[in-house]
Amino acid sequence: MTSNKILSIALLNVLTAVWLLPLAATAQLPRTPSPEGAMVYIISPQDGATVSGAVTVTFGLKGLGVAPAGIDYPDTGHHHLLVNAENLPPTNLPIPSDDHHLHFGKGQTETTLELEPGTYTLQLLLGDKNHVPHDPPVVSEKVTITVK
Ligand SMILES: [Cu+2]
Repeated sequence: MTSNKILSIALLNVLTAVWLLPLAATAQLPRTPSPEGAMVYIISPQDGATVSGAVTVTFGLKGLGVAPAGIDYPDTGHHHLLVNAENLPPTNLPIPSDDHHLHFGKGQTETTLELEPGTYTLQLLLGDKNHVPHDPPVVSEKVTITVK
């Protein structure tokens, strides 16, 4: 192998590594620490409640403040309501946005859901300015309700 060829292979490796760096950076978003004792909870409805028609879910938070998504302010976050989500989403990535993971990025502290009759689990998970759960995650107990 000529030294020219070796040099070009080495250069290619460097270029590949530089190109991969931004990918590695987005895959590992920095986590926001949560203060000790911080907790999120569902004020209403109560666990086991039976409701008919629209149900208003009220969010409670202790030890942290509410701030809209994108706002960088210490010890804050915004609510995410998990509806019939069996497991928590990965805690090192932005929380998904779909029918099972509702974002309240304006800093809302309650919502009204229109649900078909059936049984539902509700759970709150706080996310930071990037929609990533805190470290350790601030997550509520699950509340199970029946919609008539
Ligand atoms: Cu969010």
